[in-house]
Amino acid sequence: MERRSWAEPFKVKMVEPIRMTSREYRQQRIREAGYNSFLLRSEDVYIDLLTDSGTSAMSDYQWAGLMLGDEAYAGSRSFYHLEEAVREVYGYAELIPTHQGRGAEHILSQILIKPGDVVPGNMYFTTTRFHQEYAGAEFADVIIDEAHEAANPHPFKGNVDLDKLQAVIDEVGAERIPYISVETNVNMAGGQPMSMANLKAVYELCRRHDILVMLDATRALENAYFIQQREDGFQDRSVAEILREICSYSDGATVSSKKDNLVNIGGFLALRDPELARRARALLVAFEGLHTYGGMSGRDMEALARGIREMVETDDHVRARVGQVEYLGALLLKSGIPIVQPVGGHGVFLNAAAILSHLPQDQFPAQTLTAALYVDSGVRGMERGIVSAGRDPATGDHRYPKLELVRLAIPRRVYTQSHMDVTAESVIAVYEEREAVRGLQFTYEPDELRFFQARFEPIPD
Ligand code: P71
Repeated sequence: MERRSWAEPFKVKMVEPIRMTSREYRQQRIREAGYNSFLLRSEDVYIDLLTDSGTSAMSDYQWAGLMLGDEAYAGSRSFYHLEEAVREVYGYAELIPTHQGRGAEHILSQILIKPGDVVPGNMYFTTTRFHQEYAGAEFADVIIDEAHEAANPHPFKGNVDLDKLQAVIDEVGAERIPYISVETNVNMAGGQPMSMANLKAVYELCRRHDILVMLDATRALENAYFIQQREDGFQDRSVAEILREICSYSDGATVSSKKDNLVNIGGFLALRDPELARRARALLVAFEGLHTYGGMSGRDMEALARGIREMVETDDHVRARVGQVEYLGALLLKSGIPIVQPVGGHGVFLNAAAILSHLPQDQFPAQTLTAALYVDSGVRGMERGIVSAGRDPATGDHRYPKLELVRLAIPRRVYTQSHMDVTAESVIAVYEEREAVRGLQFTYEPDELRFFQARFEPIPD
């Protein structure tokens, strides 16, 4: 029978209560938190859309796996289960387990980068760029221009601009480019995919210049789904097959397993070259843990091995996951709220620059809008704009990113359609009152990754 509609391919077995609070209460809490949503207590949040990272609901099969984790220091059975899952689902032979994504980024940056190198990438991610710069490299953005335009409906806004990449190679020379960092479903662009054709072209160009292609495959499953939906020739392929093909155009990958992989903690670096893997393992034992657990316990690895298989078992999982994000996006678009389009894979991104157009960027429109949304309804989002972009290490000035966004990230398998309805109503209510919203100024600005712990206050009249 032809399928007319879809629903989540699971039912709920256990619930966790959440609490609605009063507006006065929330006003007090956000002031105490320095107008930074990272500094709120989760108990004071009603619907938590801070991140889709580590916030997934595990299946009963994953929970059962926790009981079967092998906690041996060396040679854990759970490590071998994980290694097998990564080989079968992603196709990489060498697995280096880490405590989470940034652990893998640290190891990768340290084994490949020399001071003075340049690492091109399709838009930056905060921790990824941090580790590249920490290892002495400079990051060069080679994403297509459309990615920096919130309303541009390009179906593959994550694509690499091959001319920009070629220009970087011509300018600095291939020998100073240890690898290109290619992110699937680009987070900071709004969860935007790259096409298979583009990835393949990047891989071919890099091979001609002996430059490695390292994927950030953290949300590669969601990218695979968009390829299936949007790219010619992939409609009849399973997301599992598409995911394998994505990885085939790379030399390795870093993965934060707290996203696609449906676990609350974990990550890995995966490689093809055994010699590179040997160097990675040598550092791993100093920074993460022995090579058969990295930063994870045996039960973490067991749940992760199961999560990796589960995410591709049927296409229904990812369809429902992205479908829920698209549902929230459609509600907002219907009400004329400026958001990043097309709607991304892991969240809806509000265009704070357009919504609070009366605020200059150095009054932190996205930070301000995030706080206003929390006060309105207890919905917690995350700033993804000038605060996240940080300062240029050379000049000390703010970096002024073109995108000034509030991310409403949707945890996997956690919230219902009604939670999406409540969220949309709150965004619409704040939008209607937008002109009364005042900007913010720093009261404390950390040196590194400032968005996590920065504190603000409203600019006085
Ligand atoms: C997200 C996160 C978690 C996060 C990290 C930094 C600032 C704010 C929030 C983490 C990612 C990611 C990509 C594409 C690597 C990491 C690091 N995302 N690559 O979106 O999205 O992984 O958190 O496991 O260390 O909220 P890690």
